[in-house]
Amino acid sequence: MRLCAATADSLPPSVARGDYDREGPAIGIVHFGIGAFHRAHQAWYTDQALSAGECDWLICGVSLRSRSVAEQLNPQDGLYTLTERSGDEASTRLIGSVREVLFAPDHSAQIVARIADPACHIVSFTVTEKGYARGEGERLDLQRARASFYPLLARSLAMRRDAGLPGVTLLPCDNLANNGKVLGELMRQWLAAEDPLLGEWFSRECRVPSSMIDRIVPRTGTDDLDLLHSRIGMEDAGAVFTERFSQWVIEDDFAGPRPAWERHGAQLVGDVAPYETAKLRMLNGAHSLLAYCGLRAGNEFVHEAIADPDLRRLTDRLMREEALPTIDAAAGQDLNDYADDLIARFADPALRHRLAQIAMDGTQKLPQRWLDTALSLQQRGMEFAAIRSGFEAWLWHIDDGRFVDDPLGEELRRLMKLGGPDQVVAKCLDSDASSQALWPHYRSLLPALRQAHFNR
Ligand code: CS2
Repeated sequence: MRLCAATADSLPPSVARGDYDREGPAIGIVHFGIGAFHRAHQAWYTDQALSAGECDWLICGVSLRSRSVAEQLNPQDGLYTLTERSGDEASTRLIGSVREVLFAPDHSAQIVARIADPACHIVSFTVTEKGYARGEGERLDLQRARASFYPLLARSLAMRRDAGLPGVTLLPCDNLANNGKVLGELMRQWLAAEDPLLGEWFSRECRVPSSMIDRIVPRTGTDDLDLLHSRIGMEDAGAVFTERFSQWVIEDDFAGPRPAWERHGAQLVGDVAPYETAKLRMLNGAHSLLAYCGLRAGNEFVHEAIADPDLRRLTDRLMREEALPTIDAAAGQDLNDYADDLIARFADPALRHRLAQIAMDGTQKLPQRWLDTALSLQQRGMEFAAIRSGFEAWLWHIDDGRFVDDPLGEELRRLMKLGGPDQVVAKCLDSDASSQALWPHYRSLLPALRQAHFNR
C-alpha cells in the first residue's frame, strides 16, 4: 500500500496530522526547488498554519531539473511524512500543504498560470546557491539564468501586471548572505535585459524580504524509507527525515498577505542580518570545515567528524574565535550558546548527515561561509587558522578528485593538474591572473590562502 489521499486514514494513530480540506482551498504559494529542505521546513510551517484553520495557502512545488519529486509526490496526491529524529527517538507527522508538483520543462504554462493566479501571493525558493545563476562579481549570468526560474517568473509577472493584479512577494530561503537583496537585484537585472518596463512594475509592486532558514535535512536514503515503511505500514516515496530543531527568521516586508507562520515558531523581524550572518558563518562555516577535513580523515558522517578531538577543536576555533568576533549579535542573541547548541546538533548520530552532501558546490558556498569571515578578520589584523585549514582541505579535494561535486569542479581539476594549487587559488581570487576570477571581492586574502597551501 502506498500513501495517498485514499489511504492516509489507514496510517497508525502514532502519525500526527492536521485536519483540513485540501481540495477546496487555493494555491497561495508557488515554491521553486521542492527538495527535502523545503518539505522539512517551509511546507511543515505551512502545514501547521493550515491545521490551525488558515485557508488558501496550499503550495505548488516546482522542480527545475529533475522529475523525481513529481514522481514521488504526485501519485501520493502531494502527501508525505516528515520524521523528526533525535537520539533513539523518532516522531512522524503527515504533511498536507503541498498540493501538486510541476516539472518546469513539462509544465511551464501551468507554472506561469499558478503564479499569475489572483490567489498566489508568495513565490519562494530553495534552488541552492547555484540556482540563482550568479556570475562573476555578483552579476546575473544571463545564459545560466535562462535555464533557471527567471523566464517563468518574468512571464507570470507580466500577466499579473497586464491583468491589473497586485505584485507578489519573492521569498528566497537559500544560504546566501542578504538573500532578499541579492535575489531582488538579480531579478531586476533579468528584467532590465528582457523587459525594462516590467522591471519598473516589479520594483514598485513586488517585495523580496530576506530570510534565514535553519534545519538540518540529510538526503533520504532507501534504508530510511524501509524503516519508515515498517513503522507506518505503507510506502511513502516522498518521506523526509530531519532533526527536531528548526528556525526561520523572516524580514517582515511582504507585498500582500502571508500565512501567520509566526504562530508556529517563525520569527518575523525588521533585520535578518544578525541571524543570517551567525548561521552562515557558524553553522554552515563549521559544516563545510567538517566536510572537507572529515572526508579527508576518512569520516563519512558529521557526527563522526565532530567526535574526532582534533576536528572538534578546529570547529570550536572556527565558530568561537574566528566567526563569532565578526558578527554583530541582535539583542538577546547569545552566540556562545549558539555554538554549544550547534556542537550538540552535529553530534547527534540519529541524523546520519553525510559529509559528501555538504562538500558539494564549494565554489558557491565558501564566500559566505568562510571568506566573509576571513576578510573581516584580516581587516582587524586577526588570524584565521581554522579557515585556512579548511581551505587547504578543499584544495586537497580538488587535487584528489574524489569528492568534488561542483559546477566548476572540472575546470578546477584541470587547473590543478596543469599548474597545481597555485593555479586554482589564482583562478578563485586573483583578478590579475585570471580575468574571470570567481571571487575577486576577496582578492586581498590571496597571500593568506596561498600560505594555507604551502603550510600543508
Ligand atoms: C549544509 C546545509 O549542505 C550543506 O551545505 O551546510 O544544507 C545545512 O544543513 C542547512 O543550511 C541547515 O539549515
